[in-house]
Amino acid sequence: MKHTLYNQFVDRKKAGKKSFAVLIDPDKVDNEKIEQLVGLGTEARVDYFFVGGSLVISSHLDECIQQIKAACDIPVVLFPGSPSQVSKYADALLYLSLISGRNPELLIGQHVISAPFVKKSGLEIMPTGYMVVDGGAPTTVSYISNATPIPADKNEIAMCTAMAGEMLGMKLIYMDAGSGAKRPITEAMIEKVARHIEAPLIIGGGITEPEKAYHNCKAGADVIVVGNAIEKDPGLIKEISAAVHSVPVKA
Ligand code: 1GP
Repeated sequence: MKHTLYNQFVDRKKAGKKSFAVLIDPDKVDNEKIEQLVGLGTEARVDYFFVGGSLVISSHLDECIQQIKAACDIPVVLFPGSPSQVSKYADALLYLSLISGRNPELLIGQHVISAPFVKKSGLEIMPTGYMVVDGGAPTTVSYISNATPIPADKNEIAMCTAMAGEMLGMKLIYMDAGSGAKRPITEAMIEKVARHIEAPLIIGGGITEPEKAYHNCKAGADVIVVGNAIEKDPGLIKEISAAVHSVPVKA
């Protein structure tokens, strides 16, 4: 069987190894910044670069990914805010369905429209149940998606949503408090969800400290995603990567 990136997510989860993904929003980086992030990411042994944003107004998604790919071997995973954010230069695509919302467009509508184009890209497609959790302030994703986030303290709703997503066939679950969230997702919610699903669990939104990343992993996160905080302080790449990779591997 071809060893896909998805297999790698699963293998790492089985082995209890935690991963760190640096989120790059093409709208917020120029060539120099990409070079810096790739350099720091390589040095810190970052596991993935996620590329995407809620808007992506600029048109240099392809170039951005090509630059990353030319400079390192770290896999690039598309984390698209819209169907236009597909680039054949990436390694895989998080094929997101907003299962926490009740907006049919983001559950299935946009997928139908973009299906032939996505298939033609040749990308590895990773069906992902995307859950937006209230992060204490309206974020771009909550506004754009026109969907109510899961209340931050409703752990049971998060758990049931993730379980339903998995039973519907989602291969990954991504819980996101939204970019720049004031309050990242609580460990209690992560723990509740992680205990009830087998799929690798991705956690992001408002993580600004290595300690938080570490505790999220201990609570059951398999992949930690950080964007905003790294844009402000790229030095955090090293610290957060070290924290995530220091989580003891389960026996
Ligand atoms: C947002 O999960 C990502 O969709 C990362 O959030 O930018 O707050 O790190 P931050």
